[in-house]
Amino acid sequence: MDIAGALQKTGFNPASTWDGEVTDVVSGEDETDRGKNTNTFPFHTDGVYYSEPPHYVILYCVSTSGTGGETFFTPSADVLETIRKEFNQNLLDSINVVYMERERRRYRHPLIEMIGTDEVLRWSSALYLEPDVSKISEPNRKRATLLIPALMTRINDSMREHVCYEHTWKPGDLLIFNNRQLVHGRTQVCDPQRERHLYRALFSDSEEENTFAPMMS
Ligand SMILES: O=C(O)CCC(=O)C(=O)O
Ligand SMILES: [Fe+2]
Repeated sequence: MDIAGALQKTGFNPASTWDGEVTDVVSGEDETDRGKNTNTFPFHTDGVYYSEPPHYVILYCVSTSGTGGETFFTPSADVLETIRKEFNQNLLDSINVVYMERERRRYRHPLIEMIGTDEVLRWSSALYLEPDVSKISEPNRKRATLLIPALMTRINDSMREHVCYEHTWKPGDLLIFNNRQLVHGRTQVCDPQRERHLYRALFSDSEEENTFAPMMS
């Protein structure tokens, strides 16, 4: 099935990744890559280090493992609403996250950023924090820095509390979701003797959005 080709005709552009335009997500034994093993895949945004995270993600199920491997989704807006009740807006605006990808290039982006009409929460378990506390005036600056670990824990807990959908896969299922409005993850794959295999493709609606923008360092 050439989903990618069909979508391109509608004006969507596939984002290229390390594996080309379509990534095989398989229940293998590569401990360094959650897309190639059976571990829990914690909440994340796909393509966190792109200049703008790809707008849409397509997942297509080739085969399932039997048990486990459900894919779950949480609206970022629900998480942000909760977090804003508990943490100061200045603090939230001051946080950048730094990611390192396979080739060890680093990318720095705001944790929360408006892209078009979406308020995007860039989230990945492998995030490094780099708060820009200079915008926060003394005497609150030190306190703000100290609050960040608690904020990160709270965001993660809130993601769990606001799960809106969990998909149990059958071969042939296709999900398309907005990667700028939802964070997602996967439960542990429990039946590794039967291969779980998904195809994953990332799409944006303009070409510039697919570029990488490494940090100057
Ligand atoms: O295995 C899944 O259900 C999701 C995989 C995923 O989120 C990814 O590869 O980015
Ligand atoms: Fe993902």
